[in-house]
Amino acid sequence: MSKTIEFSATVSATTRNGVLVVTIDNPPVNATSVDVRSGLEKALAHAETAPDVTGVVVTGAGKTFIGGADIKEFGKPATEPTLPAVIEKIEGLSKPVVAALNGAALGGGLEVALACHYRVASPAAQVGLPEVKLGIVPGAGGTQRLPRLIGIPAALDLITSGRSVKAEEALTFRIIDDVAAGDLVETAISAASALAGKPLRRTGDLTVAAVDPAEVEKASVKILAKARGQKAPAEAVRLVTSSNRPLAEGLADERATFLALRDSREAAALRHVFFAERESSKVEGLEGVEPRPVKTIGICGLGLMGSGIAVAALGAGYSVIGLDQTVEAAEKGRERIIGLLERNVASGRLDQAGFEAQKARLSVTAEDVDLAPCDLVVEAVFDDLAVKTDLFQRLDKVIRPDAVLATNTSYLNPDEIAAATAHPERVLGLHFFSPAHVMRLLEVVRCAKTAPDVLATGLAVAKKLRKLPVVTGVTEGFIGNRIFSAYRREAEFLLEDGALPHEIDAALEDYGFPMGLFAVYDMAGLEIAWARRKRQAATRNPSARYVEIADTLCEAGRLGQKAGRGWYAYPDGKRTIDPEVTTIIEAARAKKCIVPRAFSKGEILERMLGAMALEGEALLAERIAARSSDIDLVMINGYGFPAHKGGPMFAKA
Ligand code: T1G
Repeated sequence: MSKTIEFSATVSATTRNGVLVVTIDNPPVNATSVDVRSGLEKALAHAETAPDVTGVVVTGAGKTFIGGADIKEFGKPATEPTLPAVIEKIEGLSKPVVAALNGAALGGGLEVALACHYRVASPAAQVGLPEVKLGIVPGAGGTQRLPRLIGIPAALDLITSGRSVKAEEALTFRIIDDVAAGDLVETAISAASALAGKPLRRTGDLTVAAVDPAEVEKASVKILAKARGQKAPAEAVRLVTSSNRPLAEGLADERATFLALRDSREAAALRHVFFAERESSKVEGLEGVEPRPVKTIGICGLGLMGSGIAVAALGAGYSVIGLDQTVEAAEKGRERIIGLLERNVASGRLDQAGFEAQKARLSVTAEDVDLAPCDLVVEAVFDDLAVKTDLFQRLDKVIRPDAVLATNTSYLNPDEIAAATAHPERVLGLHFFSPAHVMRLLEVVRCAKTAPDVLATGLAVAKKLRKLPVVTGVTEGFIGNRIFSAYRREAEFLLEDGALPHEIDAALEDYGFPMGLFAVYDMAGLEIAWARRKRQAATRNPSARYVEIADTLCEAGRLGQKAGRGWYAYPDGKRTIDPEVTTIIEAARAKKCIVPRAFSKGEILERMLGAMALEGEALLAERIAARSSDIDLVMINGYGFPAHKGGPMFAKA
């Protein structure tokens, strides 16, 4: 092995058996920063001219090959060399260039690999073009070279979904040529040596395989419907389906499209979400605080939420002990959990061996004392203060003093629950969203007395559950439900002022919400919120504006879709505008002598988003939320706020 050549601060190389092994070392994810690009360019120039070099291997240091272009450079003035220029040099080199994918090859990282003449991956590698998740399209050849390699239908699927695939699947797709059984770089060096002096397979020169236009049209229609107006997926469809044209023409179109989208509001919103997700688990004052070890999780209450939490915990590798009030109820809970696991097997998300392993880590009981081995106990019992405090007092007596107690309450005050225990410092809230084994969002509630290492434990468990943790202080409804209440309140004010449920829902769905507020209301059922309003009636501020329309609907038995009618009617299950509701709304206005007026979609949105952001500002001022991007994450991942709008705080900024 020759001495190391430093081509830049992040790119170095050694020559082994005549092959120049180029390593990119740009922590944390080897993004193609300007230093990486210029280092690669110099390495290629060296390889081209060095007589003792017969080929090149490109690989990454650490657990990533290349995590893509450096997103932090977006919005800054472009610096030469550009990534397309470097990629053109790779593809055009007269000597074989082999990509040795030691880990994730995403976005620009896969585009670099696609330009290489051969690709070998370690079994742990994953490849993908996730650019649409950032509101952009691949900008360095991905939309033109991937179809040449794997065909338009497969390229369309990967590029418009942004999903990444593991090495084995990538081999099946023929995105890569080999998965290394032994040492990855050695395998790549052998491949480069074998290709030396032979005609090279340049991806850009390949022809795009002919496809059935009807098949492509059908797939495109489905993708565009799912995109709900987002620009990037639509542009990706256009670029991929038109990739059977001269490469230079396709690349120029792709680059122009990429640059235009990169500077769009939609892309800025999705970048905001990308970095917000990486910030949310960073909590001031927790630097260096070690979480408590958690292997076994106890779950009290094996209903809808409890069984979902159990499935998430089993999926993350924890042992689970489920507790319910009776042996029958506990057994029913077990059946519910096993049923969910079986669905995971049926959908291919879990193989039989995994199913058996998870089932073996599950036990259920009706005896509190059986929770003694637990490191963490999460309660998901009926949302009633007396029920929860009684449970925690019982658990206090059976679990270890260092075990953590978590409540999944959505609306009760966890400080009151904690205060009923002997060790309030070991209590926090873990507010899951239904279905708990599907929804990514997890509000981690820091109670008044929660110890730092207990909060750190909550965050560590959230990460292991592959949840998106957002830390919140204690307030009614925490971040999500408090903002949702403000948003719903404003919607009801709009009803009194002149708008109708379907108009408000149409404005929200146009904006990008998967479903309007009143349609969601009907789906969830109106009875829970009604019960809470009745509970709050005695303490409600009499001078505050209160809209009675929802109460009137409930009193009329209009409890939602399950009841066949709510804000809408559901003849044959189809959501339909119901004149009876309009009559109820008009009566409510008349009772308050409100002269209704028409509202445009823009005005409705202005008020709805304004109400959310205003409540968000209050949560920041009260230090319930640590940062506005946390609020955006909660509303996007828990309440259907369109990610490509960035969340209510970003949208208002
Ligand atoms: N640019 C800049 N910073 C990045 C980055 C990137 N591409 N990817 C990650 N980071 C930072 C991240 O903010 C965090 O910082 C740290 O790295 C660790 O990230 C031309 C234009 C690679 C699978 O979309 O999916 O290429 O918080 O916590 O869990 O077509 O990061 O520590 O300060 O996520 O180990 C396309 C994005 C770019 C992939 C690693 N690429 N990254 O996961 O670490 S656009 C992507 C990921 C593009 C071209 C276009 C993941 C990962 P901090 P992490 P991880």
